[in-house]
Amino acid sequence: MSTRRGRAISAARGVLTGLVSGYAALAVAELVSVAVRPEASPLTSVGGAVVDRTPTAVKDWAIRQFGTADKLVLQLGILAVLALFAAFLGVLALRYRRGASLGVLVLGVVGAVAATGRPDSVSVLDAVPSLCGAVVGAGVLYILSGPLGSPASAHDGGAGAGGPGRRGFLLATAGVTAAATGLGYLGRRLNASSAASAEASRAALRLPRPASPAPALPRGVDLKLPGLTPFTTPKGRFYRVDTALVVPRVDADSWRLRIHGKGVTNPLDLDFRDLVGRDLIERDITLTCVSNEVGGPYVSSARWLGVRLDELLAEAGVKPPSRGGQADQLVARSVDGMTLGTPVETIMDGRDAMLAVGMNGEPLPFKHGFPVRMLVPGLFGYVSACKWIQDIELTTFDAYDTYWVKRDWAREAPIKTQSRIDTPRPFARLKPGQVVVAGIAWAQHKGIERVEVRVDDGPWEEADLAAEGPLDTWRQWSWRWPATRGGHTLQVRATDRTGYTQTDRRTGTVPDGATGRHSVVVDVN
Ligand SMILES: Nc1nc2c(c(=O)[nH]1)N[C@H]1C(S)=C(S)[C@@H](COP(=O)(O)O)O[C@H]1N2
Ligand SMILES: [Mo]
Repeated sequence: MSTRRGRAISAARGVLTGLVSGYAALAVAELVSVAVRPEASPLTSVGGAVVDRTPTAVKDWAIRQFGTADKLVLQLGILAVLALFAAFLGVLALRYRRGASLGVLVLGVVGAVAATGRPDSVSVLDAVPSLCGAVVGAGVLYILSGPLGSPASAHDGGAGAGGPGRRGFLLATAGVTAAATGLGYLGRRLNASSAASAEASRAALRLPRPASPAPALPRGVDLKLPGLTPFTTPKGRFYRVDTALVVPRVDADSWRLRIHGKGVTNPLDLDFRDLVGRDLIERDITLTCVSNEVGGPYVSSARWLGVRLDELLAEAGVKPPSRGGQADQLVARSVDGMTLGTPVETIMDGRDAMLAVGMNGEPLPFKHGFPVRMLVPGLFGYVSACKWIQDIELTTFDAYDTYWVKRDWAREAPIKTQSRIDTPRPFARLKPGQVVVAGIAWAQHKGIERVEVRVDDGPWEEADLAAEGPLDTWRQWSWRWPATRGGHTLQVRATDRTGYTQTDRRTGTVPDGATGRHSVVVDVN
């Protein structure tokens, strides 16, 4: 056998050894994370740490590029990097057995640091899964790259195919792989069953009827045109934006919420029953993400059920700054360590700010914040819509910067008046004649006064507005276009009830939301 072939075979062994060791390490870490908490498993915590440190522009790009699959892409990316490291260490172990095994331990320490450094990490125990995994991984690497894996004869090219050394190596490799698969599977299953009690608590939940039901929607709020976004976003189509790699599954029966801080004369500590035992309101509200680009998808509308937040704050003794209150910022904290800051003045100005427990006639879905989330109509999600909320602290904007504010986003962020063309789609091929152009426009808590459409550089033409829903919802519009042959650009702009008309000045989403007008290029032939 040529030495080149011998070298290739031993490199392949090295790679295989490394990958199997890494696999074993991850499997053990997954199993150990059951005893600590699911979020402390290395893939989740390293992923979270990457999210925390990713520059805002890149994060924005990833959300745009991959949408809700951004988290999957991230985890696959981390797996790929880990596999590279593992393969490298496996090859290194052919020469430097101890050094390479030590390298695995170093990777474990990196994982442990990532896990304990997450904003939701409350204990150094979060380091344990990564460390246990690394110890096992290092051990596997050390053993597999030992005499069992490289018979002395391999060095002088004398190892024939299927020699005892190779058979031993393959058997050991297969054994470790099988064991790791079993342990990893067990870990996944156990982690899943800790979510089961939360799922049971949601399934058993019967939400009370609202003391103040949602006002009936006027006929004609939904034009029901093909291609047009429905007035109420259908189940499962509501946009989702958050930093959670694992959707928190909180058990409603053990959920608690504290309301405390500056100017709170009567701190509250509520459980779920305390909360839903109060008068509930039901409202249609359109939620929007600050990361929504002009024409983007991160805007959705639902009928929410919840408890008025201004009443809870009043009960806690909180006054808005305009009436002498000491706190101008409410910081909401979620079970996964996210912090969102909202002006107290806005929450207490009479709008329907709430702690929501229901969405479209059901308990909140887990990914939308079960059991309780905050909503403040008119404000972007990142300054108002805390999901999986567990703590409300009254403080000042001077005293505390929340998660996204530390990362270049504005402290205060009312939703900007915007409009979108839903149909025709970009680059649609159309026939000359009547074409229905339609879309939505939103200016939550202000209302939409007018929508206009323009073809190329032509005059602005007033669109027909759908019937007006509640003040905090979007509004549909449509316009009949006598389309003529050729390539055309359709552009839309909305005017809200304060008299503001959307500027054509395009700005990015950072720091407080995009401006500019949506346009769509079509081909009429
Ligand atoms: N706990 C938690 N709450 C959160 C977030 C988050 O990352 N974590 N993201 C916020 C952002 S940026 C938005 S736009 C809304 C989105 O709510 P949705 O996913 O229910 O549409 O949730 C807000 N609440
Ligand atoms: Mo957002």
